[in-house]
Amino acid sequence: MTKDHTEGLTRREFVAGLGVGALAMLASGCVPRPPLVSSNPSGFPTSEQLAKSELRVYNGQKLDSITASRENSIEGPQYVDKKSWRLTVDGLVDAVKTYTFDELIAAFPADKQVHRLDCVEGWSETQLWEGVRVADVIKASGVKSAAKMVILHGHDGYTTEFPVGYFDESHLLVYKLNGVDLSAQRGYPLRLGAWSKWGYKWIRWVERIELSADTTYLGYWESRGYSATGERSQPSL
Ligand SMILES: Nc1nc2c(c(=O)[nH]1)N[C@H]1C(S)=C(S)[C@@H](COP(=O)(O)O)O[C@H]1N2
Ligand SMILES: [Mo]
Repeated sequence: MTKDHTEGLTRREFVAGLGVGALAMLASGCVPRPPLVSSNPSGFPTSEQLAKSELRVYNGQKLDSITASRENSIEGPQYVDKKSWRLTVDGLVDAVKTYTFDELIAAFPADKQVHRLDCVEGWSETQLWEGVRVADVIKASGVKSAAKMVILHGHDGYTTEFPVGYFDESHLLVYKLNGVDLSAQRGYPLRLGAWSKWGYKWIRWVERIELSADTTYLGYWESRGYSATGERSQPSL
């Protein structure tokens, strides 16, 4: 979904307005693909360039190309400068922490897993997701007992929320897909993998992890009518 579609409409209204035929098209995947990258400042490899060295099979599992996603970001792809980028963990923590990208990678062990991302628009992609464990990063700051929610903030102003207990040892803050760096479109330098959730919980361009007592907080799509838990085993609307 592009920003234009949502102006003056909630995504629920937009989806409702599509009608049955268009929904069937969405479900069958025959939707015209917008260009993957709207404009590409020099120095940022495109998904297509990165895909030349991507893995397409891992441990016998077939992987979709990193170019398979449909651009639907609220403000378009973000071109984040890795050198000035920081990840901050703050809010109801014992110690506020700020990491450069290299500090983050050095501080926590890496893991990789194959998972499928499902967007509520009706498309999916299965890829190899590699990064550091969210739970490790949160734990390193010390969570105060009053903290009930984890609110993640993206460079484009996007947010999404989870109960403090959601992240187990599998969930990752991802910096590689199919064995290559994230492209700007896919969330460079860091995005979330929230395996049991709909795609709108897999926030890209993460720069802040906030521990909060506010159990009523709703993120970008959650505040526009989408399920707050966002479990993909349940309807998103
Ligand atoms: N910061 C940010 N994260 C975001 C979004 C966004 O607009 N901004 N869109 C979400 C939605 S709706 C989906 S389906 C996934 C798509 O991720 P992908 O492009 O890597 O497949 O990103 C999610 N994360
Ligand atoms: Mo989505």
